[in-house]
Amino acid sequence: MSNTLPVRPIRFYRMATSGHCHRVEALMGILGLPFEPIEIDLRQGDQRQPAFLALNPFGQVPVIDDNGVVLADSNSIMIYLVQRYAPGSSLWPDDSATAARIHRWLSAAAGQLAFGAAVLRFVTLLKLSKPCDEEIARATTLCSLMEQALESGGDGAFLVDGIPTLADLSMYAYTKHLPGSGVPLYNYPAIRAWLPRVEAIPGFVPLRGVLE
Ligand SMILES: N[C@@H](CCC(=O)N[C@@H](CS)C(=O)NCC(=O)O)C(=O)O
Repeated sequence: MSNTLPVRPIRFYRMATSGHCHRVEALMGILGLPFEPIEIDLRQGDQRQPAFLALNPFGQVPVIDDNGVVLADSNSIMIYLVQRYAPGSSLWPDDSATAARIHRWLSAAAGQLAFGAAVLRFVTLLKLSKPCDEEIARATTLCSLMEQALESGGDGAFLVDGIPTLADLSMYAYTKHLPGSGVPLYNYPAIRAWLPRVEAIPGFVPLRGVLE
């Protein structure tokens, strides 16, 4: 839970099926932060409208407007929310070495995960016919690295130091949906055990699976 609350609900520009948006929504749930969702329909090109580009010139969700503080990028938003509303939380701790270890996973989420599992989910949701060999290879390599990290943490493990952090929130959604995107998780028992542990964090909300 957060130490303080925003004066007004945080305006949250999202597409509900987006794994990037899910990170922010899950964190706001965990911190108990009130928010007002504003749906951006990427299929209709809402992200390229001038009003949205004024908020995020990159033309991507998620974006938040926290009473005038406008921020884009899921990982940046998560760091802001913890530092603003739950400073010192173990989700993003003050200790610089631990924060750096968490940041390593945020980078993986913006790199190998975004260009692997996230692309596979997008292709599956939109039923695109596109060869995805490279994305499958990228997703599989990343799963092996996650598996190693989780195995080294032992029972009850999370990705960094055995406790829930932003690393887990950043890696969760697209990994969870890998089987639905054609990459089974049979060979990754530690990941399969980790998914429900993340889901059990108080306040966590699931990702919506289908396009409405
Ligand atoms: N680095 C950004 C990436 C966000 C992202 O890729 N968002 C996708 C939806 S999952 C998007 O808005 N795509 C629209 C587009 O690129 O036109 C973040 O972490 O927030």
